[in-house]
Amino acid sequence: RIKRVSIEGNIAVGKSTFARLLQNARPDWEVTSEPISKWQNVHHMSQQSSSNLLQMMYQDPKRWSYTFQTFSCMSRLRTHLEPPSARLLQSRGTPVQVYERSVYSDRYIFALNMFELRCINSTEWAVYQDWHSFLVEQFGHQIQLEGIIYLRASPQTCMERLGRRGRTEEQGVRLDYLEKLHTRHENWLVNKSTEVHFEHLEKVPVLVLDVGVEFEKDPSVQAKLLTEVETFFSGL
Ligand code: DTP
Repeated sequence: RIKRVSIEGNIAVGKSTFARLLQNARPDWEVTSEPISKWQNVHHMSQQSSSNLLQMMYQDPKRWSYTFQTFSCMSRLRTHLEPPSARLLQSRGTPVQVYERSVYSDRYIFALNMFELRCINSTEWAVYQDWHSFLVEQFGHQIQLEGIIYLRASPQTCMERLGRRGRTEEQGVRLDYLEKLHTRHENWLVNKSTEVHFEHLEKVPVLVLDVGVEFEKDPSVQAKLLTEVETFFSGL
């Protein structure tokens, strides 16, 4: 049986780097990245144009947050529903499918945060929660996770990494926004004080990985992280 695992963590904490690392260490696993390019290029039907919804959301969050959340959740849902590749099915040991974030972080990190910041109003929030619960329940085990890897670093560290990568859309992201997202991750995955609406989600094992130290170019740190992941997976 395939094990599905998501990598969660604050903006710029290093999920993509970590995902690449995992994929190199275990080419037989399937690591799927976040569909961010889709959010930067929303194609207009029957026209040769597109818009950058990620940028629109950061520039005018009150106007665009709800729209962004519908689109990001749909693209994640699509990713979760894609059938496993032939390569994965031939994997040695248990086949593992890894995602960057999930329909769960969409709701319990980002959408909830936008609601609390009043960028999503009560009506939008009610509508969002209604379809989100419906979809997750309908797709059932097809989108359930067997494990979550939480990459954890201080908001200050994420701020530095965000500055270094210099993605245009994120120029207006402030430390207090990253602090809020950090607290949301802690409440959901560590303190377990976030109210979730799916029974299976409450019981999903969480591996907390401290990535405060730079791991991108340090093979010994990488080896240590990979060992932790292997141990975690073998216990799932
Ligand atoms: P990392 O550096 O950890 O690899 P990434 O893969 O680039 O991070 P981000 O966490 O930076 O991924 O996410 C991409 C951007 O999209 C970032 O600006 C945060 C934003 N984002 C992702 N999902 C949502 C969401 N549901 N609501 C609002 N913003 C979101």
